[in-house]
Amino acid sequence: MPVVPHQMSGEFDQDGEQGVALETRTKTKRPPLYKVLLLNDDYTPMEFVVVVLERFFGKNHTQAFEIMLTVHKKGMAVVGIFSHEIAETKVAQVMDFSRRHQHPLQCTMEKE
Ligand code: TYC
Repeated sequence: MPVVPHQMSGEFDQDGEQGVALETRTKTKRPPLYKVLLLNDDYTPMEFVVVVLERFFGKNHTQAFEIMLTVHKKGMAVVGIFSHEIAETKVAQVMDFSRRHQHPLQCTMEKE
């Protein structure tokens, strides 16, 4: 983590010495988040996409159906926001499941 010197406001610091004191502050940056996107295509059955959303994204049937319809009508939708590692895992799970069922469904991730 970068350590950023920061000039203290008073004349004295902990050691009781006069002069310019430098306080070190450790900046903790939150890890970046990634959007997982589901893309529309002309061939993947709607019900398969609903199953994907239920199985890998914890959606109930109603939510899953709504998101599937959004993708179908608008071309894509964000289906979740995760850490890099979780997003990568979700994308791999969806791509593998789709490939095994011989559907062309595409799932990608992008930095938020
Ligand atoms: N467009 C597909 C169809 O008409 C359904 C579909 C929805 C496919 C969402 C992919 O991510 C998708 N069968």
